[in-house]
Amino acid sequence: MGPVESSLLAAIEEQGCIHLSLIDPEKFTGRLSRSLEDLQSWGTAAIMVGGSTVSSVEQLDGTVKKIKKLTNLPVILFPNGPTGVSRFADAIFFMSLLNSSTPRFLIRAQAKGAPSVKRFNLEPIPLGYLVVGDSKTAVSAVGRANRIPYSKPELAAAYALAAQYLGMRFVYLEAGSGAEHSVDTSMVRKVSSDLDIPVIVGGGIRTPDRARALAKAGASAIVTGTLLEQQGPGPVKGIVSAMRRA
Ligand code: 1GP
Repeated sequence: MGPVESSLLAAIEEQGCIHLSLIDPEKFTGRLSRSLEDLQSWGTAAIMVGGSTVSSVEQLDGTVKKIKKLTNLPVILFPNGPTGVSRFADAIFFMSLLNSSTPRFLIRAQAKGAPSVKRFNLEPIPLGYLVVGDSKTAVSAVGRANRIPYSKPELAAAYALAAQYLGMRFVYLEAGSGAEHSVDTSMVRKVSSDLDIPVIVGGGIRTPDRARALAKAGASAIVTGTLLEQQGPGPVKGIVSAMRRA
């Protein structure tokens, strides 16, 4: 296990549930870059960089370099494929979209990207990725996911347990960026109680109340992205402090 993963686990151990900020290089603006210092001071644990439609390595590299200049937070890549690998990041969620219907997102893209991860000496953090819920989001369409309905938490738990038994060290329940409804608390409760590894939850989380409920249901990390893009850092502060209280 590398230093970024160790620091995430230590923060989860200390705080119960941590906050991760997701930045999409295609939407990285001057206003967003000015928010980075605030995010760090409020206690976001790391910056994830990626997006379902990112295709320019130059744009990705530029975004990661700027983030590294502006904060001391670890930068973790959140790739949609081999073009999601930047030599300037600290770590990468090395993930398989477990409920994808195509081998491309199960293993082929990973095989294409793995040599770059090694060459750039990036820290791989193995993660099982599950697209859940009913929203028609970019990740669901691009990843050709057979979405797991919120009414079937036991199905999500079965996939998540399989991920754990395959040696993955995190599971990510993804409702999709900008999803109308974030992941259901009953699903988070079932998955986190069945698993020994941390559960990350993201997609459509917009309010402190929602973040608090997900943390209480057993999420070890909450990811927000769209909120920062659309409303600036203020609402994210509310979410981070609500999670601290939870
Ligand atoms: C998307 O879960 C993340 O991969 C974040 O979702 O953009 O809706 O916050 P939002």
